[in-house]
Amino acid sequence: MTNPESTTSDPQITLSLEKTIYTLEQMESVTAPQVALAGRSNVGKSSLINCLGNRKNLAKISSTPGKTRSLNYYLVQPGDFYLVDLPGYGYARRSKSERQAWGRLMERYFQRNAHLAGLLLILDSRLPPQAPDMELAAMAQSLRLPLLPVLTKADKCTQRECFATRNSWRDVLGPEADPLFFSSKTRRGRDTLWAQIRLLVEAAQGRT
Ligand SMILES: Nc1nc2c(ncn2[C@@H]2O[C@H](COP(=O)(O)OP(=O)(O)O)[C@@H](O)[C@H]2O)c(=O)[nH]1
Ligand SMILES: [Mg+2]
Repeated sequence: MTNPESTTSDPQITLSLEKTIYTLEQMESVTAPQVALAGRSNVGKSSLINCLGNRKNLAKISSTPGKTRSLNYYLVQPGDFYLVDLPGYGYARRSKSERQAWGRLMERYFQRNAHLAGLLLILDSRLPPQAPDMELAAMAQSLRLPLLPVLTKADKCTQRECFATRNSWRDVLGPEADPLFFSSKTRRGRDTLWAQIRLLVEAAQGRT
């Protein structure tokens, strides 16, 4: 498949939305390697996906945060694996029962998915560690799911602020999950992120 909007250094990479999934049964039917992306609403997850795919409108950049309920599967070519955009969490206006339902879905997705190679935890480089992010990170670590923290909107904070956030996350997560700076605006960290994603997939394939 060609990507006419592609303009950059790696026109060979294509990301295309292949599946939109709402149920556990549908989730379990996907047997290709997967790297999931999770983050609180408005953290910049859709922008990051668009930046990775060199597209403007691959993932919707929301003006109403917290709307996505589905799991969106983006096929990566070359590579034959999926980036899975998980529904945003921690949005204040959501009801308690909705948040609980979200937590259950995520837990099952993590636990019952033999093809999950890792989790990209999308975090705001301007904010100290927040409870919902730490809870999700703890869940992933307890399941021994490789975790890659991505500190996005790095263009919006000073180097000092960025480093302070990274150090806080290093304290929370330990040495196995070193945070990466990212900006969809300046494309900082994009190539490194692609390389890390591929390493996660290769490591998972090595384990099977
Ligand atoms: N300056 C800057 N703004 C960003 C960046 N990433 C996202 N944004 C902005 O943050 C808002 C939320 O972005 P979006 O990608 O929809 O977040 P999502 O809810 O996590 O999918 C939008 O107004 C984006 O333009 C970034 O790296 N730098
Ligand atoms: Mg979004």
